[in-house]
Amino acid sequence: MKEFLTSIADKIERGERITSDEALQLTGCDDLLALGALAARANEGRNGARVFFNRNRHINYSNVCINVCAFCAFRRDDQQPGAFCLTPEEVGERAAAAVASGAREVHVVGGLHPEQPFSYYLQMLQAIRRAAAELHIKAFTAVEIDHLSRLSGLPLDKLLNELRAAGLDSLPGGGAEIFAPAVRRQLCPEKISGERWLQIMAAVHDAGLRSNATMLFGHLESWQDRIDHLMQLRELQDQTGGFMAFIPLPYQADNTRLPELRGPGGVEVLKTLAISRLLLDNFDHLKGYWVMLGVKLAQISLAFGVNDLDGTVIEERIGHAAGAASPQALSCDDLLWLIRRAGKQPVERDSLYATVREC
Ligand code: V47
Repeated sequence: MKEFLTSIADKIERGERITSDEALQLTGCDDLLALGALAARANEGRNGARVFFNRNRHINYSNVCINVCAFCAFRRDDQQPGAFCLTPEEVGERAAAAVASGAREVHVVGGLHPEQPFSYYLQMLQAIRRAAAELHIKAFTAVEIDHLSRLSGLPLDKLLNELRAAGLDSLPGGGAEIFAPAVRRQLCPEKISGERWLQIMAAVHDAGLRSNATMLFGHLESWQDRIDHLMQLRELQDQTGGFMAFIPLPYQADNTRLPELRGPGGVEVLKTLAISRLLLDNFDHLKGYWVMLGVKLAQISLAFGVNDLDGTVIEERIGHAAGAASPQALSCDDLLWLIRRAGKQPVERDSLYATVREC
């Protein structure tokens, strides 16, 4: 394995790509620190010691969803206790509160509601825009975009133009889960396929909008499934260049339909992050999403190729419904402390990774 790691290190130095077979071989590497050092080097070549964060706020407009995904502890049926659906005005009020607290971005996602018409979603964007002209609106996963396309009857290009005219600025990376069809059939049988997720992201990028990409891991999938997922993202990124960050999401098991699975341990999380950094050589940013990683592992991930800690987040509900042990929010001071104590240089960014301030 030592020789193999050296050959991978040489390849990376020469700027050559690693293959999916090599990535699969890396999954068998027991020298976690050597693997982490390789990924850290690949990141430093791109980002130096800079680690990004953002002042953002999550807004979940509804937890009512027609899909029943086995991993989701957030969803409810329409009439079930705990079900909620915010009005566009309520979403606008939350956006105004976000701005008042210093946020530059809102991350707006929700379930596929059985009753809300297309106009609800447009009104939501318009209400946010009215409340906060400068706020970056990152909203709707590819899964919601597919739903809106069916609701509106619009083809993707026209739909995306309408959403953009109403205020949409970029898209989050959720809903990708794991692309492998056999796993998807067990995990989220009603959800759009991985192929459709990729097709929608291609249309998003064609429309001139940027997005992120995620991978839900540590449940029923194999290492091969993870590598396949990464390879499909790499291929699309080669074509469009529209992805900003890749965000691996470790499975949180509480209150889900798969509670017997414990999710990945810390070693597996770090290995997955490092291999993602090495394989996704055309992604600028690897995000350590502290909500799902836990704050301390997120800090350690900065030595494994991660260069972005997402942001303040505030009021996260999806991971916490599934037992994520992280706090509801981090302050800017918390983020600065975590990054500095990892020996890195904090940089506050905007949603498209322009530098707001070097801290
Ligand atoms: O798509 C749901 C995941 C995602 C669980 O783009 C779970 O900047 C773990 O996509 N255990 C939503 N994960 C979150 C997301 C995201 C988060 C932060 C930043 C960005 C971005 C995107 O959360 C879902 C799903 O893959 N998820 N349930 C669970 N039990």
